[in-house]
Amino acid sequence: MPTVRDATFDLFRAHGMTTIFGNPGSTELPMLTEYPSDFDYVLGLQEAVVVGMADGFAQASGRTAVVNLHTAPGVGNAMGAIFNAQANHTPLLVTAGQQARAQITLQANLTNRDATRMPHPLVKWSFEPPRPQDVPLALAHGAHLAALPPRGPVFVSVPMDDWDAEVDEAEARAAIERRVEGRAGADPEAVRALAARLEAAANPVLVAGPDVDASGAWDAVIALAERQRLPVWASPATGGVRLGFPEGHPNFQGVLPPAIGPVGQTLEGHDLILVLGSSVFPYYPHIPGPLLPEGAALVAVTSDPDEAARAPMGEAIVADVRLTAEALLAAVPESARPAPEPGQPPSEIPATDPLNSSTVHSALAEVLPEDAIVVLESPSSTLALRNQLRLSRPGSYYFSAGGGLGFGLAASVGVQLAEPSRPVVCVVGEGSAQYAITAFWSAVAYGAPVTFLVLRNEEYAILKWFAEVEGVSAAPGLDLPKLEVAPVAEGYGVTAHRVRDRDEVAAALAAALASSRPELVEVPVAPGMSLF
Ligand SMILES: Cc1ncc(C[n+]2csc(CCOP(=O)(O)OP(=O)(O)O)c2C)c(N)n1
Repeated sequence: MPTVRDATFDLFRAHGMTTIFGNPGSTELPMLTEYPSDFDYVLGLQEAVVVGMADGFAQASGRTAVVNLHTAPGVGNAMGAIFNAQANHTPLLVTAGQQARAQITLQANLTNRDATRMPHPLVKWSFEPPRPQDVPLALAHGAHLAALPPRGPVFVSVPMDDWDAEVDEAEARAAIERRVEGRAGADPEAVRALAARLEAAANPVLVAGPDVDASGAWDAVIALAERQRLPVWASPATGGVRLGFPEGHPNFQGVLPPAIGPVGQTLEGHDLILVLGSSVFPYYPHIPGPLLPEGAALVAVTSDPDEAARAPMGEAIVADVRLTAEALLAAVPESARPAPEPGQPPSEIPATDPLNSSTVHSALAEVLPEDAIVVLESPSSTLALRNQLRLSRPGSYYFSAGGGLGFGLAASVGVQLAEPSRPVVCVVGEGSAQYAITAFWSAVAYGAPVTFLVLRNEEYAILKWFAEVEGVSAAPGLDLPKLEVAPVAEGYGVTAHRVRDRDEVAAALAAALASSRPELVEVPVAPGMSLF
């Protein structure tokens, strides 16, 4: 009879989940014994990094990633990253070891006493199988749920003595072979009605969000915008965790601001706002105002029922974004409206000493290959980067919707492992880098040639900006004097360069992008926010 371990690895194979991200302890070693040679194991040196790498890998590969954590403390360290994965709609099958069944009741050392409750609010499903032979079916349940919309992390706790237990072969096979499909199309009547409203609107606008890319709706959305002559805004950068539209396209207008009043103002003059693949909207901070411009209607298409239900205004269709965009495209004629005015080109920012982050991003734009992928965690220059670059391919931008720092460095390594032939740049603030600093080691250990661009402004610039918005004065803890990243990265084996002049930045980035090893470029930048 096969063991729980045999059935589990067969299940993972059947789902194409042959890379496991983990940080092992004594409670996880029984799972890893005689680790099969057709599987990869990616070691992260701290659990936030383990989950962050898996998040990037799952998003870039489009497949659920398996994570293996060390009982309660491992799950504890991973919680912030699991929160991010939930916000990012990233499918993760998170497993953790548990004490041997005979010692759970007496709470021996390392018992995860309330294993399922611990990550509960952050996952779609949290479970510890009641019997060893139930482990493969529980993992199959988790794998299906993680991949079904809205995609997200699930959690299964596995006692350490379960792996050698025997399972019924026929039952295990049935669990392994099951397939569950999850792409649901929209009601054809709703699509017809929306198509008629779009055609009849005087000045409609499209807001494209991350699920356009994640669902594979990219080409259909471009064709829809072109056929209906729609100006297109990217959903606010706070939740714009992937691109929804090519930023170099003439219909592209820019990135919506992330607050209630400014969104309403930006969309003024439009009578129909069509939102594809975004929540409505990922607002932050609280700047009140009318939710919509006067006389405007809004219709959102999302595969997430919660996103649809919690929006404060407008209508929503809960359905797969790609299927709906394709159906809508088939139902609308070529519009007679004039083509939209093109958006603003990137602003030119004069080079100063130290450079402004916008200037650094313009230098990056100059040397960035067409097929490059950007992973961003540089809070005070998020908008500057979006304004300076014109990323125009699907799967070319990742950002954390959860806002928990540590995503950037870790996810960039996972993205690179999933996309070995595309250059990956991780743009990160020196403060943000600290939350996942050990990801440098994983990049070196697994040969992920990420280019790390570290912006060093010696402060938590975004928090100083928030302090002003919130009317907070003299708050402590907002300065980061002499926080070194380059020598720390070198300690982990990354080749690091320090540059401060614009031409040097461009040259160093071009060389790092062409390198087959992870390299870091650290640039001192002026304090404060960079918006353009
Ligand atoms: C896990 C976590 N802890 C704290 C914060 C709060 N926070 C948001 S931005 C920020 C500062 C980031 O600093 P840095 O990367 O240097 O970027 P800058 O603001 O200077 O651009 C902090 C601490 C957070 N978002 N996530």
